[in-house]
Amino acid sequence: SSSTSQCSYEEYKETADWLLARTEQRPKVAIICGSGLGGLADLLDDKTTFPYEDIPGFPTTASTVPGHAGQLVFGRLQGRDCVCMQGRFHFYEGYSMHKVTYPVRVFYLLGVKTVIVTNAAGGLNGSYEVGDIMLIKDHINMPGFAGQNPLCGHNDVRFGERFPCMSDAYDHELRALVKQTAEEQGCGSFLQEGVYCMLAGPTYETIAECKLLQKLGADCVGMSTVPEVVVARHCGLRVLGLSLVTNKVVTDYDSVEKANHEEVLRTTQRRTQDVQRLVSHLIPKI
Ligand code: R1P
Repeated sequence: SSSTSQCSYEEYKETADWLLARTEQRPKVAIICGSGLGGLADLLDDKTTFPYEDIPGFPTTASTVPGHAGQLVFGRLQGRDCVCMQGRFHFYEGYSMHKVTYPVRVFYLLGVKTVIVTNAAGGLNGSYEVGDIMLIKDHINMPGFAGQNPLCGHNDVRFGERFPCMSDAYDHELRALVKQTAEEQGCGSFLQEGVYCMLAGPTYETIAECKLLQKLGADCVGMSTVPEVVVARHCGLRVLGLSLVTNKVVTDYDSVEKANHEEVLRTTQRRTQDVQRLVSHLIPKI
């Protein structure tokens, strides 16, 4: 159950101290790389890399999802210390929500102030094109509706309060900076802003589910991000979220299109440079 799988403050602290003893870098920004978006971490200068299996307390098998390398990379981006998760943990891999979000609390204990979460997502909004970048303005925590919220269980006030507010989860100022930077970097024509809905996965959505999510006001759908954002906001980190629209969801019973991870990774390849340019030019402004 969610209560027995909880991690103690001391466990997060042990992980953070282990990392602090092995790098001189003191990042204020953490970046979580979505499927196929791990190239962001390759941009860092003066890298120190820790495979997840070497880090005490970290889940270890993230590398089983193609497009997720499975290592933590410290380095400098545009002169700023950053830490990148090259590969994230997904609930459908069998991890508890506490394990999925484990790194976020470690980031908090490292002194990180801002988390940039990225993901590959299906486009529900009919006006979105494959290859669009959606700035996340809000989310729908569907697993949360079903009792799978990473904050379920004992609340440790050293991280945050029992009932955190989520209406301001996606930082207003950071969103304005993304829009400005996208214009400067020639990404304005394919930047969208909308609502991300998380489903547990690993199945892609049925046609009926897609129609439902559209009615609920979701613009993109994926299997990650929301638990990380919930835990980040709980401990007071600022959050910026970016979804790359890797495919359009199927909503037509006559369609022969089928969602598949190969297409997802192909689209991320096509747009990876743009996402990297956007994020790296944003970093000095944060
Ligand atoms: C499905 O193609 C995979 O891509 C997305 C989904 O969540 C799922 O894991 O990955 P990220 O959200 O990690 O980018």
